[in-house]
Amino acid sequence: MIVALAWFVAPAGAVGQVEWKDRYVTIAGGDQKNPSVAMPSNEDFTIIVWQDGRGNDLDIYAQKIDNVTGIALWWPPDGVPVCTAENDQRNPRAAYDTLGGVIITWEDCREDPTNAMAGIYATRLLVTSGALSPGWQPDGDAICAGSWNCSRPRIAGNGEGAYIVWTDERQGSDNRDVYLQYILSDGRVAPGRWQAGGICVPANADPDQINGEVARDHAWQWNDDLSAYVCGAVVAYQDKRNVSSSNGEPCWN
Ligand SMILES: [Ca+2]
Ligand SMILES: [Ca+2]
Ligand SMILES: [Ca+2]
Repeated sequence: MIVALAWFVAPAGAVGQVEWKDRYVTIAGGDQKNPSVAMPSNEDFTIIVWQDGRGNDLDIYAQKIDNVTGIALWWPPDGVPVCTAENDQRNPRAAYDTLGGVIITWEDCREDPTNAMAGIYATRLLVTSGALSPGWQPDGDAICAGSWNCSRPRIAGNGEGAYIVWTDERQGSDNRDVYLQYILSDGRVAPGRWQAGGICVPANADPDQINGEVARDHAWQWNDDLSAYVCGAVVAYQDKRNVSSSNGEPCWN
């Protein structure tokens, strides 16, 4: 079960109270786990995504709730299926763009019946209805789907799409890297130096970089024709550089 509550904090920040509590988001059969709230939360609604075991394997579902009442706003009330592809889909994250959509990304094992090797997939739903956004494939578009494992996607939306970062094992499980992709709201990879499968973030790529997090960066604003406000992104990650610790082994920085 996924449960939500609303917490009101006065402008002064001195007091807070629960406006409503324990309003279920879904009570579908099977396990519902790993809920995540779409960011940034600057609307009068909240979109929640989770991995869902109501079927034969794990899938991704989403629901939009009214912040005042806690009531589900999309149909069906037990959640909108985001991806019900074969094998497991798990660990979703979501972000709003400013074009009326929410972009959702997750780990996807559709190519591996053992659910050991995942790619990164994404899709976009219309905030108004939860319907699939035009230009996107049912069950999601591949962000990175090679013959190696990808994990732990994180996402930050902006004016025309979203930045997605993940841990990537294309150089091997002992030389993981953090990869970044910028996907537009119509499902295309952004033009310029962005390329299919993402770009490697770390300058020092040996040996391990993992656990990337991404946030919007309003210090940098650009797009190709200056027709829209688009912000950049800041990525933070955990780096096991070749800097010796006291015992001579690489250590995490
Ligand atoms: Ca359940
Ligand atoms: Ca599935
Ligand atoms: Ca690396």
